[in-house]
Amino acid sequence: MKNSNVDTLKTWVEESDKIVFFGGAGVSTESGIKDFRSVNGLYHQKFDYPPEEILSSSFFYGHTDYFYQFYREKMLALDAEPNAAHRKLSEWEQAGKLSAVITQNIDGLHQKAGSRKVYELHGSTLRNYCQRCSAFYDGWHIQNSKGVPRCTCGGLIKPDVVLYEEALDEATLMGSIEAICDADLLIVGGTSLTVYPAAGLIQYYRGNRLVLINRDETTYDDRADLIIREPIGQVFAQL
Ligand code: CNA
Repeated sequence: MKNSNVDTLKTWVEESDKIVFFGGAGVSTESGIKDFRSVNGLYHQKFDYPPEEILSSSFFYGHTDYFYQFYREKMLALDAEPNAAHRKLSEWEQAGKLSAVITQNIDGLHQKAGSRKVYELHGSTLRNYCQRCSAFYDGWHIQNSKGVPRCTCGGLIKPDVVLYEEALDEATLMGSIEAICDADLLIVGGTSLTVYPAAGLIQYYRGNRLVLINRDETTYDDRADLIIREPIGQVFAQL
């Protein structure tokens, strides 16, 4: 693949030291985790209920058994490994070039690649808490449990994932906004930019180097200074 836009991005990366990356499910498809809205994504598969409904707070409390069946099978990917995009972002942070990764993903792959400053807008499948006593359980506990996972105190365990109908964590949101306001290069990748308020965050960027790396078109394409339509892992492998 020879793409002059990748060369431009490479130059911009070299010239920047406050890079912010804002990403979504497309960042992890090359790690083998399905996204929601691509042709192969979960939203194009058939379930008893639409995935948006299953992944809502009211569904979690109303149909907890079904929620966990879907969640274990479709959302947990504890064996997945970071790809070139996750690894490069971690390298940039260590080199003092990147100030934050902001992700809508819940798979923990940025941290697995070594990134430290990661704003997880939608939480993480790696953390789970008892709704009664707040005891912590890891992802494997949920993966290996049967039916509805319960705490030793009898309370219901809930993933630390922001479900539809739930609000985002205020501190995570504020930290993300500050990082974007201060960024000299904003790279947005692997996201359909359709889930709010997360998608609206890129409006806080004040610079003139907004890069979109996404396979499909997005409604923010006309605001981008550079667009790359290649698989994001392959793009990062060249940077
Ligand atoms: P989405 O709406 O499924 O969009 C993904 C976008 O990524 C699409 O526009 C694709 O074209 C694009 N894409 C897919 N693969 C690649 C690739 N290899 N290279 C470049 N572009 C690619 O996902 P969003 O993140 O925008 O939606 C937000 C939801 C999805 C969040 O709430 C997540 O929690 C949720 N989600 C997360 C995961 C995960 O943690 N890995 C997996 C599935 C869904």
